[in-house]
Formats: sequence, C-alpha cells, structure tokens
Amino acid sequence: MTDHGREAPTTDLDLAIIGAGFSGLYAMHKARDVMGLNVQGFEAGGGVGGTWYWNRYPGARCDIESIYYSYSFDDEIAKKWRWSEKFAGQPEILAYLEHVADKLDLRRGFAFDTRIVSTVWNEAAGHWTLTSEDGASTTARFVIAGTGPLSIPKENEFPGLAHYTGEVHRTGKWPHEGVDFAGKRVAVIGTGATAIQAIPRIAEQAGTLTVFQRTPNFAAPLDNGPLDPTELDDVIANYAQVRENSRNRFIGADYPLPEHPSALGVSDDERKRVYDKYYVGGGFRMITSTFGDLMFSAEANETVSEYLRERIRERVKDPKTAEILSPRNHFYATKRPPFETGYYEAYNRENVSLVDLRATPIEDITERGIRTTDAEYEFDVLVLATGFDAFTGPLLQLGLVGRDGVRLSDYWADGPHTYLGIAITGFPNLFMPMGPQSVCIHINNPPGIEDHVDFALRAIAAATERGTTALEPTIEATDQWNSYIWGIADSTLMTKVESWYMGSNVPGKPRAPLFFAGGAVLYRAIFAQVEGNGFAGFAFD
Ligand code: N01
Repeated sequence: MTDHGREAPTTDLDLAIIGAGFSGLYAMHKARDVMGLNVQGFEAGGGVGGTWYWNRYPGARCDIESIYYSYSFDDEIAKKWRWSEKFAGQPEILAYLEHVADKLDLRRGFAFDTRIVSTVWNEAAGHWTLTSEDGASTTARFVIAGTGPLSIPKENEFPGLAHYTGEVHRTGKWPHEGVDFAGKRVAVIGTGATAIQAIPRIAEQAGTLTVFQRTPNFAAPLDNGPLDPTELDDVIANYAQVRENSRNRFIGADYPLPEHPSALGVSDDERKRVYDKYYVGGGFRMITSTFGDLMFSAEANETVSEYLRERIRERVKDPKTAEILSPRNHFYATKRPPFETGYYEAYNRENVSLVDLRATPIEDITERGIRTTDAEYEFDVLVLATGFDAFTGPLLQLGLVGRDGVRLSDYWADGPHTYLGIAITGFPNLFMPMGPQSVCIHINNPPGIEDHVDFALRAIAAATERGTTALEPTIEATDQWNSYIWGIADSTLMTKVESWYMGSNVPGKPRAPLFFAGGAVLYRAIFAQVEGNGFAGFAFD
C-alpha cells in the first residue's frame, strides 16, 4: 500500500504521449532521452509531423517565417537545417520534423496508425488506462496529450454528402498522392486561412473552380520567396539572440513593437504609410507592429479593416466580386487573419467564380454537386475547407474520464475549464501542450510548445520527487484562470465576433474564448511565477 492508502500501482509506463507532431516529438525526446522516463507514444497517422502530416493540400504553408518556426532546443539541428523559403511549405516542414525524428531516433518511441479512443483515470492505481481503436490497452502514470488544436475536422453539415458521386477531399486529410484537378469542375467550400492558401493553386490547375463563401476574410500578401542564404547564415550565427528576442515578443517571433499607440492619433498619411509598410510580407506584423489599439477599439480597427477592403477593391477587377470578398461583419484579426499568394487575383481568372452564401445559402450537397437556394451546380471534385472542431475536439475524442468517473465531455459541457490551458481539475497527471485557454493562437507554436512541454515535464519531475500519485490543479486555481481568460478576452474585440477562437464555428459548441489573449510574454511570466511558487495552483496528492 502507498501512503495514500492505495494499492501500489503496477503501471506499464511513466508517461504516455499522444501525438507525434511538434509537441509529441519534443516531449518524447525530453522525457525519454533527457529524463530517462519509460515512455510510449501513440500517433493516429502513419508517420510523424502532426498537422504537417495531415494538411497536404495545395498551397499549405506556414505563415510565420521559417527562421522562427522551428525548435530551439537542439543547437546542432538548428545550425545544420537550411530552410529554402522565407515561409516554409508543408513538404519542407514535414521533412524538417522527419529529420528531427530521425536524428533523435524518436520514431521507435511511437506506435503509428494507433488512435487512442479511451483514456480513463484509475483512482486506486493512480494511473491512466489508454485504449486504442484496435482494443489494445496500456497504463501510464502521466499523459501528455500533444493532440494539437486543429486536428479534428468540423463534422460535415450536409446530409447529402453521402450520396455525392464525385471526388470529395478534406483539406485536413489530404491524399498523400495529391489530387489531379486538370480539366475538372472543382468546388471549394470555405474561405478561411486554409482555403485562401489552396484556392489560387487549385485555380491554376482546374478546368473551372467555384468558391462557396459564407464569410469573407481579410487577407494580405505573404510575399514568400527563396530565403537569402546569407541572411540564413546570419540568423544561424545569432540564433540564440533571435530566439531570445522572439520569446520577448507578444507573438513569440521577433516582430517590431507597434509604431504608434493608436491608429486614431496620427494623420491619414501616416496611418497609410504604416499600413503600406506592413501590407505586403508583413504577416502578423500588420497587427503586432502597426498600432497598439487595433484589438481594443472598434474605431481604430475600422481603419485597418477599410485599408484592407481598399486593397481588395484594387486587386479584384469586378467591383461586385470585390464587394462580396470584403468583410463587413467582423474586425480585422478577431478571426485568424490569413496570408495569401495571388488569392484575390484568382478571382480575375476566367475559370474562377464566387458564390455568395450569405445571399444564397447551401441547401445541401446533391448526387452531382451543390444546391443553393438559387441554383444547382455540378462538380467533379468537392474540396471541403470547412475548418476544425478546434482545441476541445481533439481532447474530447480521447474519451477522457477523470476522477469519480467524470467524463471530460460532461465537465466541459458549457465550455473548457482549465488551469493555464495546460491541466484540468479532476483529470490528474494529464498535460495538454497548446490546450484550450492557452496562448496557442497568439504564439509562434514551436517555441510555445517547448515552454509547455518543459513546464509539464518539470511538474512531473516535481510530483515524482514528492512521491505524489495524483497531480492536478485545484478548483480555485481553475476558476480563477477561467475568470482571467474571460476578463482579458472581453477587453478585446475578439469576444464581439463569431469565430473558431470562440467555438462558434461548430454548431452546438458552447461559445467561450478558447484562447488566452494576453500574449506570449505575459503567459511565460505567469508560467514562471507558478513554477517559482512550487507549482502554485496545483495540488500534489
Ligand atoms: O478553417 P476556418 P481553416 N457552409 O474555420 C466555412 C490554421 N491554419 O481550415 O466563417 C459554408 O478558418 C467557414 O465559413 P464561416 C489557422 O489557425 C494555419 O481555413 O463559418 N461554409 C470558413 O470560411 C486557421 O485559422 C495555416 O462563415 C462553411 C471556412 O469554411 C485554422 O487553421 C494555414 C460551413 C472554415 O474556415 C483554421 O483554418 C491554414 C458551412 N456549413 C490554416 N462550415 C498556417 O499558415 C464552415 N464553412 C500555419
């Protein structure tokens, strides 16, 4: 018996890791090779890469610069890996993660093609029982759920899809062999960040392309191109400084601070100068480096929104199409801003047309295509770029059952409740890097993931050192975090619109901020404070 009156646990593993993306790979290396834990990883896909394994649609690319979007923990990898483009495409990021996995011999730690469908806490033994789709079970004291925020596609909302006789492809589960669009009649449903990357590339290949848009987005040019080798040499030589600077920025990449505190406190000419400076190739600098009040003041945000609508009107030849593509129902960056290469020009092509679903909604998918309230369209290929059940979806799919048989789906029936976005009261010894209510949407993910995994593993080490069986946040700490999350989010414009950030893209999903809106620097400071105070807010049982 243990001090806690439980039977001495007989547990297969110290740690189970779910997912072999950026989080799972780093966690495997650190836990197994640095800390010497007995670890097993599980991955639903056939290889490493996580989001970059699944999202192989044409045009898939990261819109944070490749010099920032990589691990920092291994100097040798950082020094030897040569990014070829300013913004790396999906194949190159996947190749990078495969390289990391090979170099650190991480693949042998994972069971691939293994989807965990049940994860149940055993109070008596003080461990989790994880069961995969094929019925095989294992037990682990700790679990790191590196399942990612965007790994479960939103459920199909069109009953007729089952009877559609053409090809259907989801962007988040793209065929490895690619899709041949040549000469075909193609439809894309959705105009989020994914579709905005894919549409121009599909338009170049398809016979015809029809885009079905419900909500237009504010997109700005990515300005991708080859990465200058001397610039890369320079970054590599100064990586430590580049990383340090990045960690001290709101978004976890070394972008300049805002040029002015307010968009309303400068002349029209100065405002235009600043927006012009960051429109092409500025990426997220359009929000982080222009004016400090764009996320807080509707009036200030209207200046960037109108600037972007003006650029759409310049780029799209047909004024009616330009107007349909111009967002009017949300503030810039309150939905995730996409970055594009030739997106608006795609609508100037003869073979591309746009259907405005606000005016003529889709009634259903039919055997031959799509029926709106206005017409029936026939297609050879349907591309669903309809998004994800973000943050909570991937965790709920793990079939998590915590203390006292409480299901996560019940505990989160009114929205997620977490502590720091990384742990859940009643679900001991479980950590979720980039979980709901974490800083995930406002941080360059690889360094953010390193912070999360490091924190989780240090908490695990502390629990082990203290002889703790069950480590979990207190309900008070969780309640405080929830109020804090809402408080910060409500001070911005983000809670004033409908978006996947608020869970409102999925019918029936509770509307709640799935993000911490305070930025990477504050978030890291909170982590440091919590840890410095002996993992304050966690109960070591
Ligand atoms: O998904 P989305 P996504 N009928 O939810 C439409 C990341 N990402 O895959 O807005 C008709 O943004 C929906 O319309 P509406 C990034 O964080 C990163 O594009 O709900 N339309 C919307 O237009 C991003 O935010 C990179 O009215 C329907 C679209 O489908 C996140 O992934 C690249 C519909 C879904 O847009 C998700 O982006 C790409 C329906 N029933 C993506 N249902 C990088 O560069 C949905 N829609 C790293």
